Amino acid sequence: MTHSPSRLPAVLAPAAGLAPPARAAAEPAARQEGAPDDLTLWYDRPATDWETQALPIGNGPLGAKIFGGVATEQLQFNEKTLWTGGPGSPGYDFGNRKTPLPDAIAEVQRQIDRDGTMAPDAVAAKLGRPKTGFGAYQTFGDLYLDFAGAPLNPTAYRRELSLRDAVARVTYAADGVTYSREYFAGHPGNVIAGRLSADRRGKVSFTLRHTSPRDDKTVTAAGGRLTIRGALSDNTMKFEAQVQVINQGGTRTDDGDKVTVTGADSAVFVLSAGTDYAGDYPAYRGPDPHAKVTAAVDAAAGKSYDQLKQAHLADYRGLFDRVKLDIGQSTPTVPTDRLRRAYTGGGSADDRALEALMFAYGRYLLISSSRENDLLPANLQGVWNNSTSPPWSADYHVNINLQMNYWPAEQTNLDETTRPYDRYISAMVAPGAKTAREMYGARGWVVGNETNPFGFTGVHDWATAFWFPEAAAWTTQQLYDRYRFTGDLGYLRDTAYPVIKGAAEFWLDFLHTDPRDGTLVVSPSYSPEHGDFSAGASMSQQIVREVLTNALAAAQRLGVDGNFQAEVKAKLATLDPGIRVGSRGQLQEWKSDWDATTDDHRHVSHLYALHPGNQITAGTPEAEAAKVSLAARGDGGTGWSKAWKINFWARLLDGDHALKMLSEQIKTSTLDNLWDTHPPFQIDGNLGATSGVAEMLVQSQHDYVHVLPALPSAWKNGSFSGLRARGDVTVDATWKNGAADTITVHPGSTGPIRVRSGFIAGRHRVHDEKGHEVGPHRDGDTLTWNATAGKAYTIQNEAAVAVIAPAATGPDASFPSSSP
Ligand code: FUC
Repeated sequence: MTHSPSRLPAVLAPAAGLAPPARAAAEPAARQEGAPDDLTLWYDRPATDWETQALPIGNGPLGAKIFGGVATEQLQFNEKTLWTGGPGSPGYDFGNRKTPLPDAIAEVQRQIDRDGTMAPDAVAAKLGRPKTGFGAYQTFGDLYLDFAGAPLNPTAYRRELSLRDAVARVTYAADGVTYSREYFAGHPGNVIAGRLSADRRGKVSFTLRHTSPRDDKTVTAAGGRLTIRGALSDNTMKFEAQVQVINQGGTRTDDGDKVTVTGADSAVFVLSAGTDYAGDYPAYRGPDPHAKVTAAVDAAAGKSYDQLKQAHLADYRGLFDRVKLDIGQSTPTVPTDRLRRAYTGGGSADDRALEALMFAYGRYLLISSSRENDLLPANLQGVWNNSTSPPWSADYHVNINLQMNYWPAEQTNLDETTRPYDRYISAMVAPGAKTAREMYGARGWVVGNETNPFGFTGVHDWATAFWFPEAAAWTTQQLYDRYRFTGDLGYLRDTAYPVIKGAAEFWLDFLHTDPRDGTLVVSPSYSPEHGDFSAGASMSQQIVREVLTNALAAAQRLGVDGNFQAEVKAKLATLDPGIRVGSRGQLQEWKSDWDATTDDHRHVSHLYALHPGNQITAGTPEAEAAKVSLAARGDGGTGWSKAWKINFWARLLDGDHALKMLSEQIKTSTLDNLWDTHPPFQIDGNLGATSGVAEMLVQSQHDYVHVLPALPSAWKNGSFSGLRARGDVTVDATWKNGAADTITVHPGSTGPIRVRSGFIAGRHRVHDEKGHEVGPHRDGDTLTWNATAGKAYTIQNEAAVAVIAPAATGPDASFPSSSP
């Protein structure tokens, strides 16, 4: 419904045809590159610690951590496919047991049917097997730049990472000379580039060298190019990196395994790296990386630094700039480590700055660790790892972690970052189908609790984390969701559906009839890393219900697979949905009412239906029960656990509690470089926190666009633009005094659109980008109309206008709430 402008006081009536489309966030004034801004992490001393202080840059396949030392610069770097394990590694068998498992599984099912539970180690003894050849993500090593005669007491030291540019910088002064370095990882050309300069000629001198903790490579210097080449002894994976040094002025010399620049005005280096990994089962090997790495470094060396940087900025900003968030943050005048330590979660502009920075950082980290040309998605540490044996191998845990990495992708308008995820999950179908067939006697495909780049779809025997066949289904949620966000039918048909269908088929064959009530349940079933094994734990049931529902909806939408559709419908009809309110008003984690109210376990698996699923809706008794469970779990937990809780509270429409969780994460699970810490560092918490903030601003899991569903009261005035909602919609909004002021939706396709926000129940006006009134249907706080692709529709809160402008009071002050 729209109000006729003629009924408004003249002062408020918009001039017909002149109302501009509401652009939520004001465009920032032209920013001088390198000038302080609200989205820069900065420090007044060099980093001495990789994990907590060094600053990350990355372009998806390549990543580096910058230390910014004055006498020695250290760039630890990575190429994401450099992994031990897999084919070639002794004893690797994809986690598949040689003896077929179905009999042993049936035995476990019988025991659970009889006793109700089974201890994890008893199940692992029957169904598990030791992990062999799983491997671990590897550091590529470190580049060091040694500056002979570097000043002992530099002044005006600053080390920073600009999230707006994805450029890391180091500056300091000594003896009247200002020295500058900058680094970026460019997606165009797949190189990491660096430039060293000084404001006086002839002042740039250094020696470049490489080290790595493995004795498996040669390092040679020729023509100013360092070539690092070798093969991992574990699996013979070939790897190569090349770094070309180009000096402007001065001299450059090769010295065995080093390159030295002396007395230059400035110098540039470009680095690229690769391996012979390929994402194809069963060999997982492709061509020797030499040609590709050489071509990348040659091409980059043939361009000027400015050309490389402009290409990088255009590419990066093309993604990063799609979303803006203003929650009243300032440009901090204290270094980011001090800002974080001083953070209270109170009302200061500095606190807001850190919250805005955390939101933006998650987007930065996702763009930097997952791009279109990546062979692998972001792992537990994104793309960054300085070790040969990182925590949890820096692998792909699929009982929450990998999925959490991609929660912010669609919501925050970074669709491109999901390509490697799709590729990786699709590539798991072949090994996962063999595992399904041989170990479970089922069709479709499966994967367990965690996996690697080499199709590890079987099991191991760590009792509390080895069994989670629901993971395959959960990994397909993102694929179906990408279809819901984009409406891309070709993607649904060619990419998503085959993978979703396979994950659903597994469960068509592997559900078990519960003798307690005749429903279909998962058995053995294990609520991730918590309690005993049983039948029909809530998360198991919710995930299976979701994958069957999505598979059915996709098949119907595509008009395919009639028999499969019938089979899915039949199973859904008898499936236990796994959503139960227990005796203490809580949502039950298990089919039996076993929850302890004092249990603060980090996994909150039984709330899957609330988030990331959509089977529970705020305001229902089940949502109230979820609240009881969440309150019992408390506000602590690992970094990723706190991040998940931001999302949960946002889905429960409690913005204040959502912000409280973000505050807890910043205070107790965030390092000086703003990396999330489990501990140790794990990137899922960063990406989950960004998703949580997005969930506070826009939700669309129920197929309507809910704008400002969980705005915290501390974010009094603000705006955002560019967030995405399911149904191919881009959303901007502004708010004042805690109430939405304007909402603008930009539909990407033509058809019905539903927009919900609290103020819509009161006075409002809807117009398109030309100022033409739109006549939507209103139901409570929700509007529905037929939207046209490419147009922009603004919903203006007229009540807010009346409050802000006292002149509006008068005959129209009690203007009746809008009606269709
Ligand atoms: C899951 C979590 C752990 C950790 C690991 C990498 O198994 O339960 O806390 O994050 O993944």
